[in-house]
Amino acid sequence: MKRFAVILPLLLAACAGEDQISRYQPRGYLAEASELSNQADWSAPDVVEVTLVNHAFVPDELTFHRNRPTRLVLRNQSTSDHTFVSEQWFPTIAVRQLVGRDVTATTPWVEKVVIPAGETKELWFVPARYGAYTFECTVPGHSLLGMKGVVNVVQ
Ligand SMILES: [Cu+2]
Repeated sequence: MKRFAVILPLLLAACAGEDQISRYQPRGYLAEASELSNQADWSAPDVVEVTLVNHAFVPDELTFHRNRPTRLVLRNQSTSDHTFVSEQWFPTIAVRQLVGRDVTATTPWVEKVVIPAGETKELWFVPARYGAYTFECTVPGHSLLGMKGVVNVVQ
C-alpha cells in the first residue's frame, strides 16, 4: 500500500504529451475544415470557458451552436498537466487555430489539446455537425477519476 501511495501521483502526472494538430486531414475528419473556418466571421465569436482542476472539467457539459465561430478557453488551474480530447467530436469541427502561452498553431484539424499546469489554451473552431459527444482528459487514470464530459452541438 505504501508503494502505491508513491507511484500513483507519478502515474497521474505522466503522459499528457504534446498537442496533436495536423495540416493533413486525419482519417474521418471534416474535409472542408479550412473552407469553413476561412469563411467564418471571427469578429465576435461565442466564448465558452472551462476550468480544469484535479480531476474534473468545470463545467463538464458544454453547448455549442452549429456553424457559429467559437473560442473555447481551457484554463488549467491545477498543478498537473491535462488534455482535452474528443475522439468523436474533434473530427466534426473546423479548427481556426490553437492558441497557447507562446504558440499559435493555425491548422484545420486537431486530435489532442494539452493544457500544461497553470496554463490556458484556446481552441478557435466552427462546430459543423449537430450531436452529443463525449470528451475526456487522456492522461492515464484521469477520466476514471471524473475528468470527462459531454459536448452538445445545437442550432
Ligand atoms: Cu487530466
